[in-house]
Amino acid sequence: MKRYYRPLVQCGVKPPGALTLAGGALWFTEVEEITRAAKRFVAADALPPEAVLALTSPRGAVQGLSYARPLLMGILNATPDSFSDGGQFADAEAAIARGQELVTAGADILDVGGESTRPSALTVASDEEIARVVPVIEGLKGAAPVSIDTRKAAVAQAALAAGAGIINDVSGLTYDADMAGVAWAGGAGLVIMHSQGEPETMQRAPRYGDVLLDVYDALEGQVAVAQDAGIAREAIIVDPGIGFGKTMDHNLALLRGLSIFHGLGCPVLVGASRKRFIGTLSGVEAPEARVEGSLAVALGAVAQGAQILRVHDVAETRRALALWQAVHG
Ligand code: HH2
Repeated sequence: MKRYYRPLVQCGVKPPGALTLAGGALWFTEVEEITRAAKRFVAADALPPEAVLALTSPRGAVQGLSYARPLLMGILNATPDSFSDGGQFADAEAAIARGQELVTAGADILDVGGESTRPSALTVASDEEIARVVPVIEGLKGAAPVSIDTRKAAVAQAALAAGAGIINDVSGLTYDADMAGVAWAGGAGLVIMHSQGEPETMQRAPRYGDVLLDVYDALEGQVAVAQDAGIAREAIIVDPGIGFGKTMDHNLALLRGLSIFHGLGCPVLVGASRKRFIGTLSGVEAPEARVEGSLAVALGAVAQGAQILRVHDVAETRRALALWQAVHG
């Protein structure tokens, strides 16, 4: 039976013999060994060598990024209908100004999107999506590395030509058969996110046997698809896809078990910012007011070793991280 290893991630002074998580400052001495039938705790030094390698090896510097501290991916939606900021940055000039503001606030990556993938969102034609994102990417050249948030190969290709360096595919290479080829040919970084179903219908009745293990297996499969297409593991970032075909309980199970995804040997990205379950649990209806809940989830993800956080509230997250890092050393 397949075994999964979830490191019990710790921070602060590292005891002798502890294993380093992903070449960073966090460490672990114990892991939860999980199968689909049972769970138990085992000492890190009893792990099989391939699991140790996957959990401990330093991650590839996608587009030259360093994971010495958690990275912030600032969300820049050039869309009329995104769930929390739709319409605010729909014209290129406003989007470029917002991008510059996010960099000043501490964004390490700008994630430019021209199609909302919120639940019930409708698909946008490629040429419309390209017209929304290309002027924004061109206008932000040199400000920060740009990722293009798209499921479509044609949009990704146009975005790479305009200066983007990372493709953020919320379908994890399942929507457009040409996507892996575009990422490979463009030498781009690639975010493989897990989603179940299409945005239009994904929240109707999401179902899993074991959400943590099912998402792990799906991401592992799509990382293999990317590698078969010639994309180096060092260029890949994985993301469990909070809110994409997931109930609140699914989201919470993924966040609690997040460190399992380090077993994939890639940087882990988490995008929970302002999402519905945060509104539900914190009792805040307006998405743009869900800052405190978003920060709590962001810090929880960092404590489990997430290397990249995709957030709307960059300045607030940067400040919260400064304190988290100061307190935890
Ligand atoms: N979430 C959204 C969009 N893209 N990409 C990654 N890698 N991970 C995420 O969790 C993720 C994502 C949805 O959020 P948002 O962009 O704010 O809204 P919308 O899809 O309505 O534009």
